[in-house]
Amino acid sequence: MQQALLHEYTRLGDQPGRSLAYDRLRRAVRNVVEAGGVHAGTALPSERDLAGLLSLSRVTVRKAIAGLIDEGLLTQRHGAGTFVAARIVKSVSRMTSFTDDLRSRGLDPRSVFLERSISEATPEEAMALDLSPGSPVIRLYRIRYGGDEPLAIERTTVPQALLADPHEVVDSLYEALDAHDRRPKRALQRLRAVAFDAKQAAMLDLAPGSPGLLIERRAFLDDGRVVEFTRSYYRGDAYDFVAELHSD
Ligand code: 16G
Repeated sequence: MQQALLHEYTRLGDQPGRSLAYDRLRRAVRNVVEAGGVHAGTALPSERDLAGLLSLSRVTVRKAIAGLIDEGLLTQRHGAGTFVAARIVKSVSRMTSFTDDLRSRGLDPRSVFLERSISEATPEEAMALDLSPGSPVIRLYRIRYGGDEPLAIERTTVPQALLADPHEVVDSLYEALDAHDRRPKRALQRLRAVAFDAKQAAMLDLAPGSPGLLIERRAFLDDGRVVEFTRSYYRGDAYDFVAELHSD
């Protein structure tokens, strides 16, 4: 991690515009962690080592680290040091899958299926998938885990014309679609804050009323066909949602 930090800190220093050293260090740590090369639980170099490595005062390093702890990116354990927090940084503007997000953080994605069936599209699903009501669809209802920790609940509907057998989905829906060259290329998403009801909270090992984020995704193939309609309920305390914005 030291080399990656040194590299990023130097790179930010070469960019136009001046920023305060602690802010530059804060951004460097954030960029290195969010780039995905550093796993949750990795120890940050000590305050003294960072100060030496980057020729900064320990006060500056301490201030940068305190800011990142406030953001939830790092956690501090008494006597043991500072670590990359187990929160998962998820881009809401990139077409990644649950499996991609977890693997890029070095976590082990797992699912428990509550439903994996063939059914007829409800009027709502038919509308979301551009099908006529009653068309055959496959349905997946999964609790999604990172290792032993439940992180999300997902309900997915896919036109059966695009994925014939729901049992092809073992770990990853997108891998199953990829095997037929039908991995989605584009998606429309809607996000909403939610409070988990008692049933959802129990599935996620949380207290009823805990906060979460509902993301509704309609994903498309290159030819415009809708390949999935998914409602994902992500645990609010396990994820940081980020988006890169451009002014045009
Ligand atoms: C993500 C997607 C979800 C997709 C799933 C596939 C968001 C908000 N949602 O959770 O729409 O169905 O990944 O994951 O990113 P999988 O390939 O691991 O089954």
